[in-house]
Amino acid sequence: MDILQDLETRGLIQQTTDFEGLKQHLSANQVTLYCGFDPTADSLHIGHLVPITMLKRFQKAGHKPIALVGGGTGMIGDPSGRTSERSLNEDTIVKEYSEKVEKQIAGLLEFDKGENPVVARNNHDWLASMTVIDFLRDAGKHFGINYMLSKESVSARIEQGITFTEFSYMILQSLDYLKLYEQENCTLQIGGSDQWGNITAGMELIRRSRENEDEETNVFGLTVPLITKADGTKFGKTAGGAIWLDPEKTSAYEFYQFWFNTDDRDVLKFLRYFTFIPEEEVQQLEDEVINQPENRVAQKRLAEEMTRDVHSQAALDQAQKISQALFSDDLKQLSASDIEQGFKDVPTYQASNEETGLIDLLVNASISSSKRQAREDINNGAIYINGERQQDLQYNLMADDRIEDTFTIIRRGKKKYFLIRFE
Ligand code: 383
Repeated sequence: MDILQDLETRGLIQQTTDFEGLKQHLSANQVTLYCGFDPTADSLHIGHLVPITMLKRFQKAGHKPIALVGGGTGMIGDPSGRTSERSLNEDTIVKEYSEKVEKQIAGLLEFDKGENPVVARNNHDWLASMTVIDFLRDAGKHFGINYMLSKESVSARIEQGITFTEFSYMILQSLDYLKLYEQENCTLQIGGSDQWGNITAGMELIRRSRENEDEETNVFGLTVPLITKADGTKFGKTAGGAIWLDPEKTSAYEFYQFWFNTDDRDVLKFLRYFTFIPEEEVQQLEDEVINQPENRVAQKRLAEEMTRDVHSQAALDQAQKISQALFSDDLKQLSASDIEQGFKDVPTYQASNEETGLIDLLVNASISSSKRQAREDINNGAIYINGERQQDLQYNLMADDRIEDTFTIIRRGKKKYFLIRFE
């Protein structure tokens, strides 16, 4: 199977430096390729998933991917795609983030396993020990200022301002490509379309620094498109912020829900971008979207594949159980851990063990605005305890109303949920 053909069908190619040359190169060789990830946070987010699965696609096609963690470049800050200067993180923070990001990628790509394993590298290993004299003499001499100024990442920032630090970033990323080319015969760098300038700068550095060796430098670059949504809003952001890959930051349930809520107009694109489902099957799912959109078969499949791949089968099972329980209001079957995931963004009231009178609880937890309102709510049948309507004004919560001794879910009206957590 021709990997470039597959990527094209999936819509995964934004730009390549020499499409025909790359096609030939990939069919004639086992190619070592790389993609870099800077440790700018303690977790990657779903914006990183396309390049990560790209590495896997190349691996499946028999090539040798390198996942590079930017322990060195993360100390500097890539201006690409950003409208303002980043603030620098302390080196201890960058180190901590590097370790977390590397672990995360390892979990997704199973480093060092199989015949052509994905391997990890960290550019701190060579960038941190480089002297400023070597940097300026060996690397800087190959970069004309006009060339650097013409890069989108720089030109877009001239007005707003850019420091020498971020201006120099492209040289560091270029040094990585050179390093991996020389040491591991890496001949392809991939990334998002925001990385085009840095990738081509690296190819340029490789060409120039090998000029004297009198050898053909056969190196390539490939970018994947930026992910856009039909409604024009930014992909990967919700009201609650980014969708992280770390389940401590974005629970597997939220992650599942995010994919499940994909717009009909986006779901086929996302199936092609993010999953390994073959084209014929994607087309069958397309029939579903056209003929029975209300069943959300394609969205369900997308959410399942993503949650299983990024988290686990167990996490997927749990996410589906929570979704089902919330959908059918059958809350009694939930465990405390299910509740913590499913109700993460729900207002939570910490109650003492003695606080069991329903009216008082409704007022204290700000579910009803006053005792009078609380009585009215109960009378009107607007109050549900763990999914069951409660109309007794004298009601006292019992041990049985506490899920695993800890949680009581109160609903007011159709869908306003509140969580009571007992000490
Ligand atoms: C560092 C050193 C290299 C090669 C690449 C890098 C990182 C690169 C960068 N990438 C983004 C990041 O780290 O900043 N300078 O968050 C994102 N990538 C990938 C992809 C993407 C890019 O990690 O488009 C989205 O995920 O390229 O924004 O030698």
